[in-house]
Amino acid sequence: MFKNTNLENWVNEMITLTNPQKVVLIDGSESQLDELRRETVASGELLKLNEEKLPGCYLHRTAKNDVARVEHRTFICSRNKEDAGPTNNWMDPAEAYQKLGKLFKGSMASKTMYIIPYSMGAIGSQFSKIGVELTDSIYVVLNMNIMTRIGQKVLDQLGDSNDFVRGLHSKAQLDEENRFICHFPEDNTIWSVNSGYGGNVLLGKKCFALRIASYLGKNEGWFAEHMLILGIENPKGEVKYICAAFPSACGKTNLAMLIPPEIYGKKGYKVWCVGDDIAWLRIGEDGRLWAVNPENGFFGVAPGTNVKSNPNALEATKKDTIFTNVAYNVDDGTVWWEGLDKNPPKNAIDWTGEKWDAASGVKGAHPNSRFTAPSRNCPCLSPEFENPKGVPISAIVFGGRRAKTAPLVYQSFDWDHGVFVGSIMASETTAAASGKVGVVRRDPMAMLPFCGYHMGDYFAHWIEMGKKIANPPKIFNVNWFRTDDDGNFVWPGYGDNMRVLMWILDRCEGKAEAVETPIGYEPKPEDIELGGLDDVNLDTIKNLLEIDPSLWKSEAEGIREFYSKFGDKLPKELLKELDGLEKRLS
Ligand code: GTP
Ligand code: SPV
Ligand code: MN
Repeated sequence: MFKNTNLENWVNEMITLTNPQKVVLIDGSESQLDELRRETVASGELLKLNEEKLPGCYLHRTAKNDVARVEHRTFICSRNKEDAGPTNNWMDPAEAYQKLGKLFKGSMASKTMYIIPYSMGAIGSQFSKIGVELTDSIYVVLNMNIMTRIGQKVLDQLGDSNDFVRGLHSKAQLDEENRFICHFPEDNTIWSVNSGYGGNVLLGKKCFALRIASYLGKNEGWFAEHMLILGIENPKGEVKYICAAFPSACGKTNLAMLIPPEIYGKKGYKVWCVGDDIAWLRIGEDGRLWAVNPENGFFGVAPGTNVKSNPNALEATKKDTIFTNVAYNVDDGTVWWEGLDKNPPKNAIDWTGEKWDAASGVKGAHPNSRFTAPSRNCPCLSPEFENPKGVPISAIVFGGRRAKTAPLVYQSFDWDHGVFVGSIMASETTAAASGKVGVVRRDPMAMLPFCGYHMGDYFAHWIEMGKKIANPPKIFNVNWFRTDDDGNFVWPGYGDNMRVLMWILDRCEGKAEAVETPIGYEPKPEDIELGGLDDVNLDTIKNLLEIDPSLWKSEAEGIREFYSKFGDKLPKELLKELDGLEKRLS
């Protein structure tokens, strides 16, 4: 089937293992994709939505027990246990191949295997990397077509090379007890079985572009990060780029596509989205850090997306989009989710496929329901989106969901302190992963579930990279989620987050002053633009910037305990930063 013998041999081996009735190579042509769309509609796997209102759009419902990433079933299968580190689940690779091999054995009998060649990043860019995913799910094929660049052109680019990530996926029986997402960093291999949910099965995304790529990045001297990339254009037409790492469902897509508040918009400021979830960063010849988005689409959280919060994302879902686990409006063949508007459909089916009454109090869409929309649909997609060199980064922003403790924004003292700030991130868990929601956990650089190797080595990689970047970005931390005593968010968030980004860029350009605090530099409250905001005044900002020493002292204790997991893999630079923080607090 393939001239590339490495590819040929591996595919044949996987065919022997899974025993599909038929094998189809995905060439990326519209005619082939259309045929597959028709097939899924006929089988009920996808529901065709209203062609006038939502052209080219479909609805899919996953199994009820298969709606999010499963972190407790996700494994790093490095040869040495030590290399996976204390924050990953580890399985011996030989054991994993054997255990999952049994689950894959004959799993595609009476099914078709689809071979998807895909490129993460623009085809031919030096940043880009190639993968091949074998799957028995057309839903996966159609989603990979949106999220990545697929087809014959990728095979042409690969040529005879053995440098591709080997992904094998089978829905098998969707058996929760035998669901496994295994990564073999030393073999460039990913095996995923018994799931049909995005983050577990679209192997180019978290599995490759973060877990495998972070491992490659450590060895090759670059970063693969859980970061959005956005550009802010000033009225003179100059664009500055920011990367931001927030944990899952903590606001990356929203920030990446924000609409500037009127006070900036009328002056001529614009925001451009380069990426909403993943960034690959390399040191450029000019000594700056340059970022590309390896993806080609958005796998975004549906609930809360509306004309006010994120009009650009909403617009991106108006055509050629696959919706997963949202509510269905029977009367007009459209979709609905909580927070879209105040008019839930009267005649509706919920995400589980049952007839749904909005008044019942039951949710129509799953909290982790998603849209898969092509990047090209986004009205504010950056003109640099396809640039093979990427965009130069002025600032790196870390942030999480913290009701207390973390202030609205602060800047690190320098690179090493910035790595410290990223490493001590903590955030409340969300519906993006199975398990309890709203529990604060440490999530360094928003990479806890996505780092493909020892997190202590990952911190060291950040420190080492800092020594090599001649013109490093400045590093900041933000928190849009501080709440008042009644549990309401104090900061308006969404588009208004640009007010904070503007201070960040001013700091990068040496234009704004700062106040030194024990945790870092904070803005002078009057330096945050409040024009046009009704419910926020200077006191609100003072409040949001307040640092409670007692909360931070116990925070420092929590950090020390977290750090102790890493033993002597923890870079001494970070321990020094922690000592410094404690000293400044006392
Ligand atoms: P993943 O795709 O899981 O990585 O999520 P994400 O980081 O892209 O998060 P997303 O932008 O989809 O936002 C997740 C949830 O947070 C949505 O329900 C948003 O409405 C909400 N949200 C996003 N930004 C803000 C904000 O600035 N303030 C508040 N209060 N909520 C926000
Ligand atoms: C996340 O959970 O961070 C996501 C969605 O972006 S998933 O692809 O499921 O990982
Ligand atoms: Mn994400």
